[in-house]
Amino acid sequence: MAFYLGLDCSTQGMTAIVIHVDGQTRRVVAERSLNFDRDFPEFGTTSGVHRDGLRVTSSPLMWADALDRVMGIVAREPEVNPAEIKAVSGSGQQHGSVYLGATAPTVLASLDPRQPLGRQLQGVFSRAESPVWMDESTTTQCRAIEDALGGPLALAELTGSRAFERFTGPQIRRFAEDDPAGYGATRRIHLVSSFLCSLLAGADAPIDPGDGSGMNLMDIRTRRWSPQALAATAAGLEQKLPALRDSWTVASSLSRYWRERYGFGDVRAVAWSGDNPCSLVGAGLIREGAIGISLGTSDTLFGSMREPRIDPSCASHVFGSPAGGYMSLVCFRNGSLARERVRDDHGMDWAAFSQSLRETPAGNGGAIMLPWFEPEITPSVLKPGVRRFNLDPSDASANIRAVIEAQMMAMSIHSGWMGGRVQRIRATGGASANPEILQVMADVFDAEVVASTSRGAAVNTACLGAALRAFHADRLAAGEEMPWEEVVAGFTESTTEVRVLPIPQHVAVYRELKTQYAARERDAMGTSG
Ligand code: ADP
Ligand code: XUL
Repeated sequence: MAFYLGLDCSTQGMTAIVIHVDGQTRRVVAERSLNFDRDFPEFGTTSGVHRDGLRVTSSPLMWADALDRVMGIVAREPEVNPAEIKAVSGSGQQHGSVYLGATAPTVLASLDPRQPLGRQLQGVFSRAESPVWMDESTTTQCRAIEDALGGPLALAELTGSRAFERFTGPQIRRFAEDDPAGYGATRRIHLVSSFLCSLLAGADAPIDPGDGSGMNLMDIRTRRWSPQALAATAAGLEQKLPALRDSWTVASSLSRYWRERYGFGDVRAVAWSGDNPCSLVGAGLIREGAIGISLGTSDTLFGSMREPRIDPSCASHVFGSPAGGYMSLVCFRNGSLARERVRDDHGMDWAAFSQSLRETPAGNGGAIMLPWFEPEITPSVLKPGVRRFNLDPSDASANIRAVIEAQMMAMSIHSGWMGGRVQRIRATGGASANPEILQVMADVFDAEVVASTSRGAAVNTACLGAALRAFHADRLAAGEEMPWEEVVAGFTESTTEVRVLPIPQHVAVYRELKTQYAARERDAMGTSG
């Protein structure tokens, strides 16, 4: 009998899930979330970030404060005995980087349990703000890195992705160019995931291949830092990066700060991973074949892969899977925030939004929207601007249908390279609680869609995946090699599942509309970029 803790530091908030495993009796005993804008107003974020043109950052101190607060909440949960938690792991928004100066190791190793964490970390950062995945300001650096390594396809073959603005390597290169003194004063560059794990461990934690492959720095096949990629990024980088280790590595045990401050016992602190890699586990997609679509701040489509296969158009990514092997991923930046924008523009709530989707016809009478409210990752659009075709901007219900159809058609078109017919999609993320959105997904992909909800909200699969990874790593460290099917059993096949089947007439409509959408996208790409 044991408890395992999963944490998730996403774009908009921090979540904790505690699972309880007693033989075959398995259940989630606690799930608690903090929202950055609402619960940490002193950091002045909007949807968890600070925006300045193409630059988008967040505060590593805010993440630390949120970690401290959520750990306190977990320790006070009525169904959880903190002294019986065996292991903790976590999931972080991918690509974001944290820059620590020379004092960090001593400060992390000697945190005072009587003082709040954030106050003790004030002086440890060599860069106050962390660039996050929404940052699009590094196009020059991307091209320079690709040129140095033989072009986009060569870089994708080496690291799993061509250079993307939000990836950590281009972000590091820009920092080194813009602020050589700040870069020089940096002793360690962490990802959001490895930074938070380091705070739990009280020492530098490793980066796992799931999150390490979102940097343009890791050789995707050997799972080691690539000397060529490091050299193409910034001088002296190797010494500043933590070690790359398997996702199930126990970094250390939970440091004295957490044990004394909140009453945790001897807890294994397991390497964290990225939110999409953790979602793969939390959605139970551990074998090649099934795909997941996460409708969160970003929309992502992902699935397991046995061997790394590169998208010939270089629009998608290959990441390491935290269950071993690989995963493919396509990321769209105009996800939940675009849906919210349309909803708010027409003064609606989610219930009215869904009602409107129920009342409008599949195909929207031929109206099409390219939903680039903000710069887009897939396809790459740096100058945002929504395009509407046969679509009146003031027509609320047509615009609601148009944004959802656009998002689903773009996902279907840009994942075509993965091959094979998609038969079943596991939907996750905040908007997967909305069955009308899932119906459009099922119709566009001509596939059954399943989603897990609990008390009307979507289950946070990234956070659940982190808790399951803690369970797996703990058992492995105790000498028990548990197959992944057994690890996820009882958690990822929920009884409260929503199932949505495609409607054949709608499938036929979208088959035709997708061709038109792809043509509109191609035309628009010729005039933006
Ligand atoms: P992230 O993990 O990226 O921070 P989540 O997966 O938690 O994001 O999703 C949060 C988003 O879910 C909110 O921004 C909101 O737009 C969306 N959401 C919540 N409920 C609904 C709903 N019923 N219909 C559509 N979207 C919803
Ligand atoms: C994936 C990506 C986002 C972030 C935030 O490549 O950029 O999905 O992980 O969720």
